[in-house]
Amino acid sequence: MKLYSFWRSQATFRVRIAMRLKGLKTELVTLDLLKGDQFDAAYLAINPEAVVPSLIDGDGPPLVQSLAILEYLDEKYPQPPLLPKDLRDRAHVRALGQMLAMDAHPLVVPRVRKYLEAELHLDEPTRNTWQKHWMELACQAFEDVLVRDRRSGKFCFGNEITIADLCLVPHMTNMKMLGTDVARYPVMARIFDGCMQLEAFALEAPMKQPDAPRPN
Ligand SMILES: N[C@@H](CCC(=O)N[C@@H](CS)C(=O)NCC(=O)O)C(=O)O
Repeated sequence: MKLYSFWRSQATFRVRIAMRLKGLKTELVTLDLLKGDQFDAAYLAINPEAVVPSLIDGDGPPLVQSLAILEYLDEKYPQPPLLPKDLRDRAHVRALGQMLAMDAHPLVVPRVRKYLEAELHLDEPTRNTWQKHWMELACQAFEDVLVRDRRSGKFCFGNEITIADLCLVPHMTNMKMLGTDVARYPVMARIFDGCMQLEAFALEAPMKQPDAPRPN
């Protein structure tokens, strides 16, 4: 398998954790999204949306969209499972994952930040306020769901790692990078800390990636 990745990408982080949980080996191909590698013709042939991740598995067409890739890997390599068995529980876990991956995350991707800067001419403090606003709303809603739902446990769903945790950890990592006080979301912060005790999460953290900036 070959995974197109960027060290700071939340979407690729989700897939890397899943692959590590399932013991899958992959060749990592890193793109620098800040330099615009995603717009190279060769990459656009793989992923016309010009985003990571893309996963090459065998001879078939590339796999794209992190949540679709997570479910593909889970169906192909069922152990350990990333979704609960019960139908309604599966919907709950998918909904949690989608709150972060589909509603929150798109607001902080490079192409959106670039548009705010280059086209709308928002200065950096204004861009940061804009971003912080949406990320805090997302965190508050997610925290409220976890607090209210009896199925929340050591992790987002009971004591098993699910797709929801694979979305929570990259989201919280990004919140920390933005300088947010994550203690304002105590359940999320506790689950984040619990996940980061596990090798699959810790070893795939952005700063552990081969293309992460090295401290001088
Ligand atoms: N919904 C997509 C999001 C993909 C995405 O936006 N990835 C970001 C990195 S996390 C990206 O490649 N951005 C490139 C850009 O914004 O120019 C997924 O979950 O795979």
